[in-house]
Amino acid sequence: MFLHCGKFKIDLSTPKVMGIVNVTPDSFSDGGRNLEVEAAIAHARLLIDEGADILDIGGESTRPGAAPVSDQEELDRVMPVIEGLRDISIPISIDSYKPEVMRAAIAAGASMVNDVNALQSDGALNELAKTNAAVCLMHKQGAPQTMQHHPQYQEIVFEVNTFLHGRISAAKAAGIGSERLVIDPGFGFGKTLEHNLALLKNLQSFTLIGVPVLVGLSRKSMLGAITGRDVGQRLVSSVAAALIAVQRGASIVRVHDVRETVDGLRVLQAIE
Ligand code: 8Y7
Repeated sequence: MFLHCGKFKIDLSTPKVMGIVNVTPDSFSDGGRNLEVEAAIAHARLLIDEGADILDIGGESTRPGAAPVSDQEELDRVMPVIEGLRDISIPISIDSYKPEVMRAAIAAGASMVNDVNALQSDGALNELAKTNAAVCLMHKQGAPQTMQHHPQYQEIVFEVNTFLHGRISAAKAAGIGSERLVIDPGFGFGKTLEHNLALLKNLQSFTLIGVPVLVGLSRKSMLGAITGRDVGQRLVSSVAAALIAVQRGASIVRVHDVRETVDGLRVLQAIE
């Protein structure tokens, strides 16, 4: 299976690693916008050296409890980073649910959109339809500020499946071909530990949909709940989770720790 991603065609016959590049002030000490941008560009280049296949650049935290930022603030954060990475040879994904940010990022060279809102924002479907960028459609329940308060499902695997089917249909109806689509069950986005574990255990049911599956488990609180470790101590559990996801059919893993994840995947690849 190939993912059509702007000018790139990503071969998903082997698993791919998406490296996370956050451009948010709380990721750095108070060095100001310029230092923030330079640090993000340097980090992006490090992740490429470590073997990232895709970079995911985000300017608004969608972690549980995070507050939204304005379109302009998000643009001010991510655009100089995308522009500073014009020379790289791997695809850039823009992590945003805002149509205006998607448009500007794609115009500046991004070839994928990672949308935690699955193109449900007003105008997002049309914005993507005008491009040849790939898009990741992620499931979440509720808004980041409140989604972890009372996550509730009758049957989580079925409900997430139904939602993703619906978003694939909406994307196709808007003119976005399925060769440009990726789906993601959205670990931690309005889900309890039990919900997350059910999704991971049954990940294969999402691969049956016929669209590549992307998974983000890196350093997430469910790993903290399982291991008892805080966010800085979740490297081993993150790599373990990425390997489980790939063994259950994930094509792309979104991670902070690219080098270690690539090593883990190499061991799996060696026997396949
Ligand atoms: C995910 C994500 C985050 C994820 C996709 C974090 C932006 C929280 N998680 N995008 N974004 N999937 N597609 O801890 O699981 O990285 S933000």
